[in-house]
Amino acid sequence: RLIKGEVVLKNVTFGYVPGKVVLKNINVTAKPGQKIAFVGSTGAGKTTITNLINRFYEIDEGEILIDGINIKNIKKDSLRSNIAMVLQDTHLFSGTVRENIRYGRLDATDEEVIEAAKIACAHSFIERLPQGYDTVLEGDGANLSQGERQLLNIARAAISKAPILILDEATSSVDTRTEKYIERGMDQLMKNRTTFVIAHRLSTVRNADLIIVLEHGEIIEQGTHEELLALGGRYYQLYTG
Ligand code: DUT
Ligand code: MG
Repeated sequence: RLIKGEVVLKNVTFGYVPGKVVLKNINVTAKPGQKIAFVGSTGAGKTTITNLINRFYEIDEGEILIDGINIKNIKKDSLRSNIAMVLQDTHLFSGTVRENIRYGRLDATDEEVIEAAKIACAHSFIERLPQGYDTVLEGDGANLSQGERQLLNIARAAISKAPILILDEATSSVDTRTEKYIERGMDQLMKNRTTFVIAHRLSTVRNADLIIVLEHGEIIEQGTHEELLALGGRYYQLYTG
């Protein structure tokens, strides 16, 4: 059983199709509980890195280790229960709101479901649904707005006990006011978890332990917000641009 949540990528090279390299020689070490941010232009390979940590695809070269174990040797079920994620494209299933939040935490009580929804700023909109937490969601949450779907995914991540968290544009569809309101919840979500965060809004990545700047599938700069600003390179351009 995985518990600490150290994630290491060693010389990882990957392409979705043969002959087209998307990530080249990526090295990243995330110590348990650290927040690592990936920034860079569209198509740089940010989402791809998280796809690989999730083992949605097999890497071509190098290795990915979680708590020192090669993820190839970790059962998919175990990997799933140890990595929580909130992605740009939300994932909901036909079932009640409660079931969708609870997800893998079948032991979670109704109180825990409500607490998670509150962290995600989802409680008030859920209460306004026809049957509240017992409202049945149509396939992939078609009866909700994109932002509401994201909030449910955040609630699901909040109730999960996974030591690793992936946030890929997790609040991209949420309005600015809710996004501001949810900041504390997001901090609570990340607390004590190794977090990989991708966000176009650089204000949400500035407090990361390490910011990694990707360009065309390669790491071109890395450091803290202050270090990267002082460097005056790509991050500085993105930030001041
Ligand atoms: N790519 C594929 N097949 C896929 C997904 C992506 O070929 O199924 C390519 C598109 C792109 C590169 O991989 O050239 C990196 O894509 P990724 O989604 O990792 O980029 P990103 O940094 O997450 O971009 P964005 O900021 O637009 O989300
Ligand atoms: Mg992406």
